[in-house]
Order: sequence, then structure tokens, then C-alpha cells
Amino acid sequence: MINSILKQILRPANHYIYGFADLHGLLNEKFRGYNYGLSIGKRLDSRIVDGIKKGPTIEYFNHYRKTNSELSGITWKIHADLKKKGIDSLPVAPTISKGDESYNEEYLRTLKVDLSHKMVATRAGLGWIGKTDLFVSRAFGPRLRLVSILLRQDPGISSIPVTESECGECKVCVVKCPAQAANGKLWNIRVNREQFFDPHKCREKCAELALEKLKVNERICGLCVSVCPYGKTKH
Ligand code: B12
Repeated sequence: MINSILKQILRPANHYIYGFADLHGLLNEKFRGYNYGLSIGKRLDSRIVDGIKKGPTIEYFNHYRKTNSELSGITWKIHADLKKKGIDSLPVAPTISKGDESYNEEYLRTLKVDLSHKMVATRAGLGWIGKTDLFVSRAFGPRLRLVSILLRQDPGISSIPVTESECGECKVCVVKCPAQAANGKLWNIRVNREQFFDPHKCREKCAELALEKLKVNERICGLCVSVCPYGKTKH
């Protein structure tokens, strides 16, 4: 039943991936009772991502914001359709922005939110975490934005979680990162973000580049997304 709702909403089908995750023991207390998750990824426009050569572009910035708002809309639509079928779900916003309640001192100190969409996505078997802490999907590489919907009941569709990186020897994102935020170590589920990636270095450089290239007080870069060999298409 969930599959048919998703097939109707996630269109065109080749722009999306989705999968189900068993999240027992992995979620914050705040989400008590929700032990399953649906991970959805929306592909980014490849030409726009390819345009990120020396830093963020205005096209990427606009595309990123539009995709966030599309994903938000989609999750609420799925939530409403599931509710009609008696299935309780909890959509989680694609990102955090200034003005949100959770954009507070604790967030600025840790750069962590209550739910990692990348964790739901690896548990749903859609891909792994790369050397610059991006989620690398099998379908579109890191060229996507993610969102999650938590579920109380078992959707009855299982996935094989991905537990380690498939980046191997590749270091292109590490070398090209303008913040030098990564040290090249491979991810697996027992490794903490801070052991291989410095999110504060990344965030500071994103702010610097946004101001320099786009004249906006935001945090945006995208070079690691653009250089990853996974998901690159030939035009
Ligand atoms: C805070 C944040 C940032 C911070 C910190 C980045 C970071 N890497 O943590 C800053 C401002 C720097 C940032 C920058 C960007 N961000 Co950001 N950001 C977030 C946000 C809001 C929260 C991330 C978070 O809580 N991190 C905390 C750590 C602990 O978790 P994590 O980073 O998700 O990854 C760990 C876990 O997932 C864990 N894990 C994975 N699977 C499993 C399984 C098990 C069992 C366990 C135990 C653990 C585990 O492994 C990872 C490493 O430890 C998410 C949205 C969200 N709610 O998830 C978007 C998000 C991660 N950002 C995203 C993007 C696209 C970007 C930028 C490219 C945007 C840009 N500026 O151009 C850059 C790229 C930075 C980069 N290379 O990571 C996308 C990622 C898409 C992708 N392909 O990976 C997200 C998911 C937003 C979205 N809706 O799509 N971001």
C-alpha cells in the first residue's frame, strides 16, 4: 500500500529513489515510538551541479532551495495519504534554517540535528557515506537531496543496510574540498563524523564562498557534490 502511494507521488520516477529503514535503537528520544523510516532522495539537475567548478553558483543556490521546498511538500503529501489509510507518520524537514527552534547554540556548537537523513538512507540500503561526509547513492551519487519520514509501524518492506563506504582509494572530494575539511579516512557505521570530517571548517568555508561568489549571507559550496565520480553523466 505504501509503495502505491509513493509511486503516485514520486514522479517522474527516474528523479527519485526511496527505501525503507529499520531504525530500532538509532533515534533520539524525541522520536520514541517511531522505529521505522522511509528515506527519499530527489536527484539534482546534473547540468547545474556540473556548473559548480570553483564554488557555488546562483543556479545551484536556487536549485537547492527549490528542491528543499519540493521535498517538504512531498513529505507532507505522503503523510496525508498515509493518514487516510490509517498509517501514522512523521515527516522530518530536509534542512535546518535560521529562525527554526532547533537552530540554537547547541546546533551551532555541534552542527548536529535530531535526525540524520543520511543515516536513514544508509539503513534503507540506498548508498553509503563518502570521504567528505556526503551520502553517495547508488543511483545518483551525491547529486541528490534527502528527506525522511518516520513510521510507527513496520512497513513490511525490508532493505539491506549499507554499513561501510564503497569509495575505496578515491580521494577526489578530499583533494578538491576548499575547506580541507576531510582527512581521507573511510566511513563505516562505527566511525564518528569528527574522525574523518570537520563540519565547522566546512561551514566556515561555505559561508566565505557564499559571500564572495553570491554576495549572500548563507552557507553553500557544493564542490564535493560536483567532483564525485559517482552520479556524473556525460552530456
Ligand atoms: C548540519 C548540516 C550541515 C553542516 C554540517 C555538515 C555535516 N557533514 O555534518 C554544514 C552547514 C557544514 C553543511 C554543509 C553541507 N550540506 Co548539510 N546538512 C546538515 C543537516 C541539517 C544535519 C546533518 C547532521 O545532523 N549531521 C550530524 C552527523 C552526526 O550526521 P551526518 O552528517 O548526517 O552523517 C553521519 C551519520 O549519518 C552516520 N551514519 C550514517 N549511516 C549510519 C548508520 C548507523 C547505524 C550509524 C550508527 C551511523 C550512521 O554517518 C555519518 C558520519 O558519521 C543535514 C540534514 C539532516 N537532517 O540530515 C544536511 C545535509 C547533510 N546537507 C546536505 C548538503 C547537500 C550539504 C552541502 C553540499 C550544501 C552546500 N553547502 O552546498 C554541504 C556539504 C557538506 C558536507 N560535505 O557534508 C545534504 C546531504 C546530501 C548528500 N548527498 O549527502 C543533507 C542531508 C540535506 C538534505 N536534505 O539533503 N550541512
